[in-house]
Amino acid sequence: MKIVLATSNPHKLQEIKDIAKDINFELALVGKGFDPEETGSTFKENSYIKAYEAAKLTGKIALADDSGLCINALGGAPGIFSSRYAPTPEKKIEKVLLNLDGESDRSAFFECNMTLVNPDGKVLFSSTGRIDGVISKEPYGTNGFGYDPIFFVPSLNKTMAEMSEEEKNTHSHRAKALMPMLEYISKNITD
Ligand code: ITT
Repeated sequence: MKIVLATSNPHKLQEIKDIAKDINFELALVGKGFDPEETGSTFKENSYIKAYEAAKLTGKIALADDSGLCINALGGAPGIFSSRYAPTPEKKIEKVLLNLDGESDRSAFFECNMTLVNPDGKVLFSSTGRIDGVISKEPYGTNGFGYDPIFFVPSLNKTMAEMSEEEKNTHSHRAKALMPMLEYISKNITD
């Protein structure tokens, strides 16, 4: 079976492929330049927008991931604006560290919503995953992408960028959202 993955982020694609490696379905990228306007106000709404757009374009069932970093002391920012917070990953990290300068509450979480949509717009399944952590005072580690170098996970005593791929793909918001999604797909999507 073929499911279209509604993303233009190569890191997400790789992580989703790695997490889903034992499931018998083919993930196809929707195509270069896929960038629908994310006009929703929640991860769930934006994930639906992306999945429906990809399903309409390809005529196939599509899966989208909308995710981001939510920092409690910043009222949940950058949240759904995580990818638009600053022009480069380095600048995004700088901006977070600057905005948290002098702040004692550095608690944060990553959230991911996954939505599986039919070409007619019907939601087949939706799931959410979350991982809690703390924003470190400076970046550590070179693995992963985005905000991973400043997202410290106390239970593992390392930032997400210091985790191996296997560790991140076991504990991440993306992995937690994808597990029930994969179960749904393997039980319900047969062709
Ligand atoms: P698509 O919309 O094409 O999927 P995107 O990167 O624009 O790609 P989002 O709108 O969902 O996707 O924004 C997610 C942003 O949140 C992403 O660009 C990172 O900055 C951040 N993010 C999400 N998951 C992350 C992770 O596992 N590690 C680090 N940062 C992450």
